[in-house]
Amino acid sequence: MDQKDNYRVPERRLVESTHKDFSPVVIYILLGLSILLSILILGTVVGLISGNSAEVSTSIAEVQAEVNQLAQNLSHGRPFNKWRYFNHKLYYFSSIRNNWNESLKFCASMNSQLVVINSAAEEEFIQQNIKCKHWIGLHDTVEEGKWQWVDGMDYETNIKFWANGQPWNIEFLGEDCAFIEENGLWYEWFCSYWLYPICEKPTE
Ligand SMILES: [Ca+2]
Ligand SMILES: [Ca+2]
Repeated sequence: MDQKDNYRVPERRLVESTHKDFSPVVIYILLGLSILLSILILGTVVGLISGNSAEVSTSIAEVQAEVNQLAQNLSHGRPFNKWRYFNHKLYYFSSIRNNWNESLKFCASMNSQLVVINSAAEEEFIQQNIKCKHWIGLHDTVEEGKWQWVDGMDYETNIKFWANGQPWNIEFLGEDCAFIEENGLWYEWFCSYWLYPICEKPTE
């Protein structure tokens, strides 16, 4: 071995030694990056699954709400949201509850009015089509005890179907609107309560 060779050995050892010293570091870095990447991928997948779950939950909730509405309609005995004919008039039993004033506007938006009960026959027709409380077009909002129909029909001379003891006509109670119960009788009630309106309009 010449002098030249003596100098090569340390160089080779240095290279080998350097390679051995840095390998674990590189491996750790790669391992760390792999773990980080895995966490990112896992996070993305979980996010996607969670997002889909939220969408599925929303869809289920919407379907459930629809089913509940249908069940509610059925429980009230008759299908809602359909114009029904009786004696040259059309009647709409809404499935949307609202206060009395908004119910008034609701009927007006459909070129109709809150129902005005003109006769015993009309009263009977309505009773046959309801199984819960519905607003009718009768109120004493202007003056306590002075009841008025929304179409101006004379209240005093027209037929009435108040339940026993109704209306209270006690001003401090603040009950100024009338609803019809499934028993066909009328009750004075708070106009702010949400009940189902019945709309009425002439046949077209
Ligand atoms: Ca009528
Ligand atoms: Ca009143």
